[in-house]
Amino acid sequence: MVTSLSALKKQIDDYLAQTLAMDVDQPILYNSMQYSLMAGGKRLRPALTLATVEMLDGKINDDVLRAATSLELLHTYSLIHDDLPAMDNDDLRRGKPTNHCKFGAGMATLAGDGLLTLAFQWLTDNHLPATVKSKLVLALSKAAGPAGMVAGQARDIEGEHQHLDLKQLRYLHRQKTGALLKYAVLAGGIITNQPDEICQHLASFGANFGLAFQIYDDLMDVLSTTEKMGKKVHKDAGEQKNTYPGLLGIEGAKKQLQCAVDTAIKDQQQLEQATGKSFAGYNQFLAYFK
Ligand code: GRG
Repeated sequence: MVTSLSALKKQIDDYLAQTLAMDVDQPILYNSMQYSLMAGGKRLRPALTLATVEMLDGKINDDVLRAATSLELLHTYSLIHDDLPAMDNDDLRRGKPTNHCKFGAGMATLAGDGLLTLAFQWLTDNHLPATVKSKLVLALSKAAGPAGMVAGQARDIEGEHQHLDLKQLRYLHRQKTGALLKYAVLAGGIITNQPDEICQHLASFGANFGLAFQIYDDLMDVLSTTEKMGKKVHKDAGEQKNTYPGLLGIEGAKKQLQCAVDTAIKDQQQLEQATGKSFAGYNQFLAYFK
């Protein structure tokens, strides 16, 4: 049996609440980092790592928890920087004032810098084998850095002045959102020392999950939550530029979402065939798209 998503979230929340203060040596910087870190994130990325570890018969001990939770630090940095006046200039995140609205742009930038750097500290100042740690550092650097998420963000900024086609949009999101989710799943394989073939299936599941996640996010952004009550509220066309619904329409985006979910389910089945283990634990993550 795999630990439920809500129990994994609680383990991650508790770990973050108990340990962050130990590694931050400036009160306002700590408040700023802690503010965004404890602002109600779903913890999907570290939970994906931990669920993958469990499905591959690994145990969630303190070292695994620290390595997995480091991804939430990095994810939080990306959201703080994404909201900055120089980027998306957003006032609200998860229904609360964004970090720079509360602490100023300078402190918000530093909180992001601190979280990004601390992520790599947590990935390495644990007792996992050195080979595992170096593989994790390499994989996370590639996923988050200038060939991954940062490149995706750069494409996004550049795309504000251009019309992207579907191929370009897919590539942008594979980097911007997909790379960290792909890493999240792959990290579970690295921690449990899986052979290349299994790591490739894990990475493919993560990438397809990431694609579905982005399309779903775009769809939710366009259709207000009131759609579920039968009332549709649409954003204007300008705000939909370079999104899946903007490019394909709502029905087209829904079809792409289903296609990404179906491909992730095929990866899940291939993982089961290749390992002889159950990967039903991924169903609670795929349920997010229902
Ligand atoms: C600033 C280098 C840099 C990168 C920012 C990921 C990103 C790149 C920006 C976020 C923009 C965004 C809202 C994308 C949509 C998909 C997404 C990543 C949503 C947020 O992730 P969740 O839903 O967040 O997992 P929570 O709030 O649960 O932590």
